[in-house]
Amino acid sequence: MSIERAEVIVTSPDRNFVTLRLETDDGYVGLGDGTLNGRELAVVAYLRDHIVPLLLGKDAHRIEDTWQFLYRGAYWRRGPVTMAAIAAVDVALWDIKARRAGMPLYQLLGGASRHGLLAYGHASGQSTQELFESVTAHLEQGYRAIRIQSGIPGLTSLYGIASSKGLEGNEGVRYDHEPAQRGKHPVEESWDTDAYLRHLPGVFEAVRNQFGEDLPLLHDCHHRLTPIQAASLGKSLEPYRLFWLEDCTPAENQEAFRLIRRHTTTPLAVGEVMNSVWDYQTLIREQLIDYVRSSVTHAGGITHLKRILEHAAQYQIKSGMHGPTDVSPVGMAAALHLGLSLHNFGIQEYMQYGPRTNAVFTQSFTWSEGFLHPGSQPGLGVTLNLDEARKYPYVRAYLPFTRLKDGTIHDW
Ligand code: KDG
Ligand code: MG
Repeated sequence: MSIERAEVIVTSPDRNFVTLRLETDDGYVGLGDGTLNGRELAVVAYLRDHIVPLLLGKDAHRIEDTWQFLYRGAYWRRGPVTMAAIAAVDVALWDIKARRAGMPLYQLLGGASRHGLLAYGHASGQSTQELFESVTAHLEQGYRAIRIQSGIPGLTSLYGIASSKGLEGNEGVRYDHEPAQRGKHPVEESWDTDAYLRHLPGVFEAVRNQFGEDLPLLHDCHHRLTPIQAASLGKSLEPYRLFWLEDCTPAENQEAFRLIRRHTTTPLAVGEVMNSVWDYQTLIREQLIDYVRSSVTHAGGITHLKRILEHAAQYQIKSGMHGPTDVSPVGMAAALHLGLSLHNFGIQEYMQYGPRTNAVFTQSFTWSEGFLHPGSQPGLGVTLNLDEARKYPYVRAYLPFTRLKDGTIHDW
């Protein structure tokens, strides 16, 4: 069974997605996600110009060998572009193998370790009232775990707060979860650490008082604090028993988490921007975090993320795979098959896709009463509808960036 065709498809139904479509000489099709928000075309070029020519004629069964060939053979290792491109190939090959076996992919990964995957959604509001309405709406949709992001007095535009404007052509739809804005330049947002640290504990107190003690609550700091600020925030949030505090400080410096850990018992989640097991060495070995946030899409596919998570399992660290809408339905399906089979699954981030995205990618995964399941179709269970995909060519879009009040660029 050799790879006969390899095509990179860029489509922008509600946002940009990069999909690798492989076809074998005996007619099996496999899909892989290589979407890297705001830098999509770099992955497209890596795949089209450097990887596709190497894949043609290769044995589609040899997933591990192909992974090692693309990783070691390039000489230049790691990095989000490389690892997203390798991920797209890896997932497409797993899809083909499982389709050929006539089984949903999770069966090949060891079978189900649970009935379904607990998912969390994103609630947000500029004001407490708006936030309460958003939490209530998520509960009504069936979510059983909710991320809380709140406006901060004095800051006008801020990460994680839903824009009710909607995207061009989709006006009026509350598209909570897409921070990348279509346009020629990135949008500028503002930030004030002191205001944030003063305001946030009160928000969690209000949410706990309103929605009770049982609801798992999460929060994303989005890399904005220094280690000592993160330690202080973790400590002040302890009374509200968060499920996790995410990306409280940039994790390039893994040792920074030693300081945070010394001061707080709030569980920590890290790693949506990380793409290799090497990014986690100290964090995992010293048990400095509780959840690994890397996605299948950005961390070298199923082959490599499984390796990271099995390493993490030895230290009682669980998965919390990144799953905003900038991971395509193909990447989401891959996460669900891996999550269902892993022993140390923790929680899955999940926002629902817009109607156009659902028309481009037909999905077999289900979401019911707060739990996801990858479904029982052979392979990943996702079909790419090429005619629909072609209706939506690439649209330039960038993630925002942040400046402090004095004009200094800060981590977004
Ligand atoms: O593309 C950037 C988004 O994926 C990111 O901002 C979302 O932090 C995020 C999250 O936790 O979902
Ligand atoms: Mg995040």
